[in-house]
Amino acid sequence: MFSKTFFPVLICAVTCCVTLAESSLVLGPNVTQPCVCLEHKLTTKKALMMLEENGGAGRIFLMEQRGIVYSFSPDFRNKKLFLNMTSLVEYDANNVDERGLLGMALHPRFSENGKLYTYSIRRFNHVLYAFVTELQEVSKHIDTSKEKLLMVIEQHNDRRNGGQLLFGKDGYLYIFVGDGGQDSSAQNMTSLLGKVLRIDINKHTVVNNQIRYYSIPEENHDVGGLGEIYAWGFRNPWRCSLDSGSSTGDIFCGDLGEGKQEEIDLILKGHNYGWSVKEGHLCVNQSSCNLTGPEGVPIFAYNHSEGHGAVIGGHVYRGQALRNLTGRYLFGDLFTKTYLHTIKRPVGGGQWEEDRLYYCDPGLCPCHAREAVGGDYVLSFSQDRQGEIYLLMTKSLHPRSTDDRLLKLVPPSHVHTVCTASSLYSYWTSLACLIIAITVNALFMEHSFVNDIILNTIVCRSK
Ligand SMILES: [Ca+2]
Repeated sequence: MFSKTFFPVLICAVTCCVTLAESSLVLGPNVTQPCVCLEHKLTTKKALMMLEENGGAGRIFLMEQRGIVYSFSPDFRNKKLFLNMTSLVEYDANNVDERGLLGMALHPRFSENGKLYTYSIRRFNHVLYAFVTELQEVSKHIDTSKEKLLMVIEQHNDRRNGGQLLFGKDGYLYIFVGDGGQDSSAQNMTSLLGKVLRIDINKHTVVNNQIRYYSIPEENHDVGGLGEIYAWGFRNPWRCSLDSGSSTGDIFCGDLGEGKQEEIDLILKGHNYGWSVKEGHLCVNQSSCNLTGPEGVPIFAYNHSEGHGAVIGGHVYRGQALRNLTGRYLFGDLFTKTYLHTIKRPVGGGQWEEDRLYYCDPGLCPCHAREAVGGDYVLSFSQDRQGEIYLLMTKSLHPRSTDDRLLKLVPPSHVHTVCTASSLYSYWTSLACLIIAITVNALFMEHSFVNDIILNTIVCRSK
């Protein structure tokens, strides 16, 4: 009864008639290396962040570098303009530009108080500044003329402006500032450039008879230098994230190197991350390699080789779909077009271990996740509240490039499958596959090649 052809038929029946099981990073047929598939969520224009509203309507916000934030319903539909800062921020829409609206964070109680924070580069009298401001949504409207100025940090040129904002597990706002184009500022404790800052935005203070819309946490005071400084010695932290799954509230950054090494840092209070004395693990100022303060040694650094050259910090994976990535820090490099990096802290300590995570051949992916990204640049990462990770990718660094995309990482299929235009059609195709396969098995029990033809060419596979 059960000939050797039964099993291919059974496989066919399972693969064609059962919706593909989402798996962890299992190597499917013809998958020889760990890979991820990409599901298109939104078409964007130089978007740098996706944020989710915690509570309320559960809106999704997409922040574009030119100074626009859109809101979407949780299903990524119903697009609305949420915030327009284009008249405030400095951004050249005709040239590749590092400036603009670079960071945004929602207050932990945003759904109740409507408060959000932005980091943007602005120009006054030919001088560039990083502005950290508080805005408030009232009755579904944000009046930018009522923004509260938290910080203004003068930049030396239009490069290395940092810009990440995030709330730590401690409830404080962390601000990630680049060296603003001046190497030496990162080691200068009287400058806010090249630093990770930490402030309490829930307590206002009065300084020189002027209200300051934040206070400095008591615990910052043993760091030294300006009170806002939490850690120092950064060149251009791009991008940084909180590992919401860690009990210690770990914060990771990618810090861009100059010409030798890119690095990933685990940010510790009061630590010196080296720049501009060190770049990655390398000493780049041979006359004085010694650092003041405890050294923040990169948890991972890599040389400029194989086309690498600009680290893009990511997130620790805490989702459900890609279980083999759980607890791994996933990041990229602007110039690495075919894979992402993941690093993992070994059990018991020691050097973090790296693995590459390739983009799957779309033919190995479920039908809803067959986006190809050959040659695209990854600009940034984002993470939803379920811990799943998204890429913000562009085909060109030029602001006028079209078809930038927000893509969700999803696992490859165990099997190949036919992708059709409609799920209804897919259903009937699958049913037809099952009937044909069973019929053929009954009629040609001894002729497995017939089944092979069915399996490989007609309905069941789509190689
Ligand atoms: Ca460093």
